[in-house]
Amino acid sequence: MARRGGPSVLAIVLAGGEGKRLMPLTADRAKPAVPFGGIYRLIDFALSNLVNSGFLRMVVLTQYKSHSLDRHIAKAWRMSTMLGNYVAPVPAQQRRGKQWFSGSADAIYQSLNLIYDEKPEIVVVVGADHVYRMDFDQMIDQHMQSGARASVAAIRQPIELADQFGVIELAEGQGSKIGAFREKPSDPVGLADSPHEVLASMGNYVFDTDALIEAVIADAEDDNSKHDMGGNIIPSFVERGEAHAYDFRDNDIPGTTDRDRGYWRDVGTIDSFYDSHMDLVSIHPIFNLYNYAWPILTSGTNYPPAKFVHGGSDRSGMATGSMVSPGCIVSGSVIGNSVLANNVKVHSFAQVDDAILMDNVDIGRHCRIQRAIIDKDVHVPDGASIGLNHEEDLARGFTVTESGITVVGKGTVIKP
Ligand code: ADQ
Repeated sequence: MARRGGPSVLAIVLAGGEGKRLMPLTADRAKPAVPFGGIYRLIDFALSNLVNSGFLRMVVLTQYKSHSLDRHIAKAWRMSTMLGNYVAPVPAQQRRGKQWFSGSADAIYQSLNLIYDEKPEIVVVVGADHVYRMDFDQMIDQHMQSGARASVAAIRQPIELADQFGVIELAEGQGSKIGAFREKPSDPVGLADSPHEVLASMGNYVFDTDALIEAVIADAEDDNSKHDMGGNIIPSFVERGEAHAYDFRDNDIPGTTDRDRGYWRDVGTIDSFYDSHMDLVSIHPIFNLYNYAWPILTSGTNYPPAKFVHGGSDRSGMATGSMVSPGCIVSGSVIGNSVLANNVKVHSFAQVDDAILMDNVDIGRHCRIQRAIIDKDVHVPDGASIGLNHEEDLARGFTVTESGITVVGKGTVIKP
C-alpha cells in the first residue's frame, strides 16, 4: 500500500448514499452503481482515480441497495491480492449494535477495524458519485507539506449551488488553512475575487490516520451529531485549526488539455446526470474518455462490435454526435447526439435524439425518442414516442424533470 518513498495509504470510498434526487435511476441500485457513459458505473471514476494515483488498497463502504454495486466491484475491480492490492466492498457490519450506518462518518467508525488492520499513515476518503480525473497523490503531497491533519479538496462553484455543497472559507492571510466550513449553507458569501462563486468541498479528504480515528470516535460519542463527514467531522478539524484546502486547480493530470482540465461534475440530479452525458458527446469532449494517460477503467464485456445496417429501411442505420457501445445494432434508424450503452437495439425508421439509452434497451420500428433517459431492459414498442409529449409521458408513469427530461425506469413495461 505504500507508494515508493511515500507514506502508506488506505483509500476509503464512501458508496452508501441513496441518491434520492436521481430517482428513478436509483430505485433499485445505489447511486455509485448508476450506469454512466455507456459502459461505466459512477463508482468507476473514483476507483480509476485511486488506482491511477498509485494506491493499492481500497475499501468501498456500501449499504443502500448494494447488490448491483457489489456485483460490479467483484466483476470489474478484482485485483491481485497476491501482489497485496485489492478493492474490497464492505457492507455495514453493525459493529455498534443492530443498526445501519447513520451517516458517512458512522460508516467509517463502524469500519475502523479495516484501518486498525492496515495501519496506514494516511487515509484518503472519497465520494463515489462524481465524474472527474484527480491525482490524489498530489493532494497527499500538499497535505504533508502544509502540516494539516485533514485536507479537503476544493473547487470553485457558482454561488447558487452553495446549498448542495460544503462551503469553505479560507483563514485570511494563512495560505490554504480553512477558517470556516459550513455544510450546505443557505446564506453563502461569495469569494472576494469572484462574488458569484464559492469554494466548494468536493467531498474528497486526506487525513492523518490517528487524527481521523480520534475524530470519528469522538463523533460517535456525540449524540447531537449527524455523524456526517461534511456536516460534523470536517468542521471539528476546522475548529481546531487543523484543516487545509487543496485547490483542485493545482492538480495536474497527464494528457488533459485546456478544454477538460479541472472538469468535475457532481452527478447528483437527473439534470446534471443528463448534462454530463451531453458533455461526453460534444464535438470536443469537455470530459475526454479517450485520454489513456489517465484511463477510466471498468469491466470488459464480451459483446461484439456495434453495427449499423439497413434493416427494413433502404437507408443504413446511422449515428452522429453519439457514443455507441459494444453489442448495439442500429438498423435503418437515425441516432443523434445520444449515448447508447451495451447491447441496445434500434429498429428501422426510428429516430433517437438527445437521449441516453442504457443496457439492453430495445427501440421498436417508427419510434421517436427525444431528450430522454431510458434505463436498462426497457422495450419500447413499435410506433411509440417518448419525450415529445410530457403529459403523455407522465400519464404513462414516466418521470419528467422541470427542465423537460423524460426518464423511464429500469424494466418499465410500455404498452403498445
Ligand atoms: P453529499 O454528497 O450531500 O455532500 P453525502 O450524501 O453524505 O453527502 O454523500 C457523500 C458520499 O458518501 C457519497 O459518495 C455517498 O454515496 C456516501 N455516503 C453517504 N451516506 C453514507 C453512508 N451512510 N455510508 C456510506 N457511504 C455513505 C458531500 C459533502 C459536501 C460536499 C459534497 C460534494 O458532505 O461537503 O460538498 O459531498 O459533492
